[in-house]
Amino acid sequence: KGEKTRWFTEAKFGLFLHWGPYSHFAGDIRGKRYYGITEWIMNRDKTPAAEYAQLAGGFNPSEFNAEEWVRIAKASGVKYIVLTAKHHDGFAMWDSKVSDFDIVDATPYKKDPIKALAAACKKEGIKLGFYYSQFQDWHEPNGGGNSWDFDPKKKDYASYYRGKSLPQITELLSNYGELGIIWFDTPGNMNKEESAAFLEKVHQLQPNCLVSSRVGNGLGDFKDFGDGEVPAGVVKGAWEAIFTHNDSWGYSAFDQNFKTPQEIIRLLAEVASKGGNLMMNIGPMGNGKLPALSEKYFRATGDWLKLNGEA
Ligand code: FUL
Repeated sequence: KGEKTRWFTEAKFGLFLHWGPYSHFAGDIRGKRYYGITEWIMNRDKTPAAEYAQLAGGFNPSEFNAEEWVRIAKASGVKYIVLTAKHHDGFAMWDSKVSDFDIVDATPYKKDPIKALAAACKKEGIKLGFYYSQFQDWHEPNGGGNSWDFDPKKKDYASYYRGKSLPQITELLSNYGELGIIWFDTPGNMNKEESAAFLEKVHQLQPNCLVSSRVGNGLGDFKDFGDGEVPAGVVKGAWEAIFTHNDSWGYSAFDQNFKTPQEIIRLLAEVASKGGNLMMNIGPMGNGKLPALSEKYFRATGDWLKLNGEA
């Protein structure tokens, strides 16, 4: 187990990316404005699933350039990237055959950004991981979380795991080369057998791929704490603290509260001193560009790390 997590425990600094149709909404939907956690906008607005799907058709990241993202990541000193392949809204950021609610079939962009990112990461030697919301899926009648369209009492979660979650994870692990991490999140009311089935699926397809502890029920290859949480003292084993650059994981058009390079470096030092990794999130914009201040402050962080022999 120690061997398997070695690259991870040595990495120290990772880049989290929350990117999806919510990046295009950027905090505004159906004439209403929501601050913070813009990736939750569908839930906060109780947007009907059919209407959200229709609005998601406006997402067109025509300025996305995978190589540019990876160049910025490298210049920032991060050693791995975890991208939201599917967040709670249920939208797949790759060409999924399991569901048409994906970037290729449901938007004018029509290309698979995950394919481009996987190629760029491979070329540059950056480990790639995918965030996958295995229980919450607000688009699906049997997925967790959407009780405004679908009656929770009628939900058949097992059929959702069997019909969408597990097959989509299989796609991600089969079609994009070697992955470093499947970053599961919010296990909800999954039982231990269900969490174990997800862990086994990943290890069966890619024995070296790590699984986050948010697969649920005390399982996983490394530990994550709460959002924006640093443990009080030294923690043994492989672990990660997750923070976002401003006050939202998904892009928000009205949030400029970005952590300065000094703040990022202090956090990184604190987390490293306790034996963990810092995975800091950027919310790319709907057009596929990174917010200018995120790019600037991350690059400055990388400059400092290089100057001090840490990257
Ligand atoms: C949370 C999610 O619900 C948030 O939207 C975000 O993805 C964060 C990293 O994890 O629990």
